[in-house]
Amino acid sequence: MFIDSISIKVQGGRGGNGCMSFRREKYVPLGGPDGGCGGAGGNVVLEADERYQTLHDFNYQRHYTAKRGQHGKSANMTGRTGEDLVLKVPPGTLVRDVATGELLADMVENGQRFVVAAGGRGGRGNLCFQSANNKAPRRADDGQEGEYREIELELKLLADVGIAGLPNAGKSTLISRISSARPKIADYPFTTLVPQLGVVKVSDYQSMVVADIPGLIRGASEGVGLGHQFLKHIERTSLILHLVDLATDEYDIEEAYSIVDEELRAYGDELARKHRIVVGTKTDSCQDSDRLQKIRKLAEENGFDIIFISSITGDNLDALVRLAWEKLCDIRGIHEVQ
Ligand SMILES: Nc1nc2c(ncn2[C@@H]2O[C@H](COP(=O)(O)OP(=O)(O)OP(=O)(O)O)[C@@H](O)[C@H]2O)c(=O)[nH]1
Ligand SMILES: [Mg+2]
Repeated sequence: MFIDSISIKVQGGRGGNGCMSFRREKYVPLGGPDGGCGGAGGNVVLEADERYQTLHDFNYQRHYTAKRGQHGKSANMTGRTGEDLVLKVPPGTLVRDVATGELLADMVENGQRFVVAAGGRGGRGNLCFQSANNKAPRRADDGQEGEYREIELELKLLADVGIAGLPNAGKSTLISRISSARPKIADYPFTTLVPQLGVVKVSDYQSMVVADIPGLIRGASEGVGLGHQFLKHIERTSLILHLVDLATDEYDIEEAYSIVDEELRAYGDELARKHRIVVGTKTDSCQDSDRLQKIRKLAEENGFDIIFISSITGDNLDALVRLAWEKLCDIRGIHEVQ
């Protein structure tokens, strides 16, 4: 199951109570107070971990509380601090406070940590209250409650390149050929039900992450089909590969192009403004070279790059990877060292 939005409740551990105690030893009359402080409660910490790709695990448990701090003890012993509770989230997870709607964190980097609910402070033991006026205080504080929050986790996958197209355009086949991802591929629409990430190796030390999302159909941006809810996963990419099937008779080629084009634009400015490479797919079984001309014209009119590939024969796949990489470097202002 692919879960990309969920709300959970988190609570820091309670602080341990302070101790009220007096030193009682043989030959030490009026030994004075010796109650130690309570330990602080543990924090609930979110940590981005690239081994996770969905928020699925949170589906089973919605309430998380970190460990409480130990109480203080006599002989001025401070209670042990409660252990932090670390919750792993996939990189790309946005964290919002449900009550205020405030964006608390964007967990972008692998390993990034964020304390989402701090543990309560430990209470002071009676030793802390000793003063010149009060040599034998009978006061010790209780530990404080940990912070409580209801938070919404929303995953927007982090990928460099997004793949968009009609169902059956060959998106999954492409990602399976250029990356290590092995998505399901079949000759019926909506084979891909959830986004898939693949790492494409560009050279020995360079790679880019590509996201394959479910097929878009007309009206996707208004909620038809599967596509719309997944478009957010290409919101953060720098580049979109817009795949157009050259072999199908189901649509005329201009229509095939414009359905996806309109859906991307309708989703919002962010996607509309993104650079695109139009990719004509399945050249091996394209009967009609007119289609290539038409699609080239459309791409050029819009200022997009155009390339024709076959994922079955492998034709032009290297060139596509190269082109996508160059575009990425351009967009991000990185100058490649050859
Ligand atoms: N001849 C030919 N067939 C291809 C090529 N690429 C993909 N196909 C076929 O097209 C069909 C659909 O491929 P998928 O990769 O599943 O398409 P998709 O775009 O991921 O489809 P959805 O996940 O349903 O949106 C499969 O039967 C593939 O074998 C190609 O380059 N040439
Ligand atoms: Mg697919």
